[in-house]
Amino acid sequence: MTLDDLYSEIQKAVTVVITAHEAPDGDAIGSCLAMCLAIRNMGKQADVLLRDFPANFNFLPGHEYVKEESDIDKYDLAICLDCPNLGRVHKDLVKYFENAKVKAEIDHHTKNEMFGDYNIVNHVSPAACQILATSFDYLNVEITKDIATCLLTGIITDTGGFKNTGITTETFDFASECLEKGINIPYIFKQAMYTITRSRFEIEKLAMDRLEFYCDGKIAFTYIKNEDKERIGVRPGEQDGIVDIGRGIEGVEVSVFLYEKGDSFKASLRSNDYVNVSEICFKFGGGGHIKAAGVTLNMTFEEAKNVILSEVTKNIK
Ligand SMILES: [Mn+2]
Repeated sequence: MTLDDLYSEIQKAVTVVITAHEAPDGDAIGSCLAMCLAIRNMGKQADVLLRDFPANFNFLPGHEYVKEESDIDKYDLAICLDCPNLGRVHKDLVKYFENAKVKAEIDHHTKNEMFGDYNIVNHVSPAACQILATSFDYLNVEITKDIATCLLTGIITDTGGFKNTGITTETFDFASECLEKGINIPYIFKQAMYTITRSRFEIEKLAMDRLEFYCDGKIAFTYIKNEDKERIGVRPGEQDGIVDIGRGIEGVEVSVFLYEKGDSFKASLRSNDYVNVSEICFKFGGGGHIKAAGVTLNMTFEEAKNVILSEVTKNIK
């Protein structure tokens, strides 16, 4: 189950379907498009199946290959990217992965469940896109300017613009290669990081207004409920990054963001220094990375808030 084995599966396949976690972010989208372009360059049919594709990523090469559904019900090969388990794939897209003759996944989440026939998982990579960049290099798959643009977008978004822990020398080596290829890095920043929709602005404003501190200012907490989303007209994925507001405040060790979705609450946790939020989320069935993790809590708002804040408090020094 090495990279070479996966590569020979790609070479054998005629039709390939590529997907990623639901409410796709820059890393999910960038890795899907880069993989799609690379496989198409090998003369194969490759489709990217995603729902709720955010319009600000329409600048990326290959976005024209993104479909919401496909008439092929049995692809030769399915590749799932940037996704720790099948539960994170959009429920209407799981069948394309499950029905494929061969299933593969490439991911960097700590609690990856190894759900493919081929699992390329590197927990210490800051982005799925960075795993692809090094994999393409190793396999001598040409990283065209278009492919590099998609990969760099995922690396920039998942590292918060080269500022989160987890960045490695390869991160900057690849960024440097992108500059050599003539890629406009400031433009990627503007499209992927600094352009927000009006509805995103409105929920951010609300979340900031509601932000509360606990544990002598070491915990920051805020939330968004269904009624807020309906009133503002929030689109899927627009809550991404709101949890980072609390983390950026002086003295805060853990930032907690509760986001209502259907009948449950999604808790997003970020830490700055010593708290392992992945372990906290794992206790309730979630997971993620040491300093960035999440969990779905099937509870009322008050229960979810109490449960998560008391668990975080136990970990504060
Ligand atoms: Mn990622």
